[in-house]
Amino acid sequence: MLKIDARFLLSAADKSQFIQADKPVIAVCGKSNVGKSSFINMLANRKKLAKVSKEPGRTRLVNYFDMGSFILADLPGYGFARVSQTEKLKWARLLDDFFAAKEKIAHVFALADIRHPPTADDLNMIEYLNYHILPFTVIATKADKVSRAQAQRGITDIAAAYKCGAGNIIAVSSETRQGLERVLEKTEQIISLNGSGAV
Ligand SMILES: Nc1nc2c(ncn2[C@@H]2O[C@H](COP(=O)(O)OP(=O)(O)O)[C@@H](O)[C@H]2O)c(=O)[nH]1
Ligand SMILES: [Mg+2]
Repeated sequence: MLKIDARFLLSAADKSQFIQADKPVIAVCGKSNVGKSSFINMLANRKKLAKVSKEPGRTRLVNYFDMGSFILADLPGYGFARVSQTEKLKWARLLDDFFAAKEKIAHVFALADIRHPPTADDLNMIEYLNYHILPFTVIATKADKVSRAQAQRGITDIAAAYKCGAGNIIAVSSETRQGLERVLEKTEQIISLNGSGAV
């Protein structure tokens, strides 16, 4: 099983601060509050590596973590209602800059709340990934908050909305650590496909 040894690297506010990684880069994207930081902490087996917040944050930064055999990039969340059009444009610019050198991005974990149908912002994000031919896996978060039947329903709904197979969706819970093994397996595949860097 993949061994993860995590440390925070840096927060980048614009492309001049993006890192040149010598390891496969996996990006994590999703709405504010969907559970990106909690997911990263679960992967890293750490409580406070990434900052978890009750309030949806509005920081527009790419947070990089060195996970040992890969780099994880936590992208700024989208869909936060109270942001101006200017802020939205800045977010889009940052994302475009980040994915500009897309051959350097090994994979994207696209997070979606298992309880809710995807929003227009979620669908735009998936469309963006498809358009740029960026390989992604959907991580359906907060599975502990629903019954098994509801979780199955949530996965089916997300698969239909994203037009992807249910097999491309992994239900996780950062509370119970459900789904962690599947995510680690997927991550291992991604690393072996993209060549692991120096460990
Ligand atoms: N019950 C439950 N709560 C979660 C889970 N993941 C995140 N949360 C909660 O959702 C809120 C937002 O989480 P956070 O990781 O900061 O989301 P981010 O904005 O996408 O980084 C916090 O209150 C977390 O405690 C989960 O798997 N289960
Ligand atoms: Mg976060």
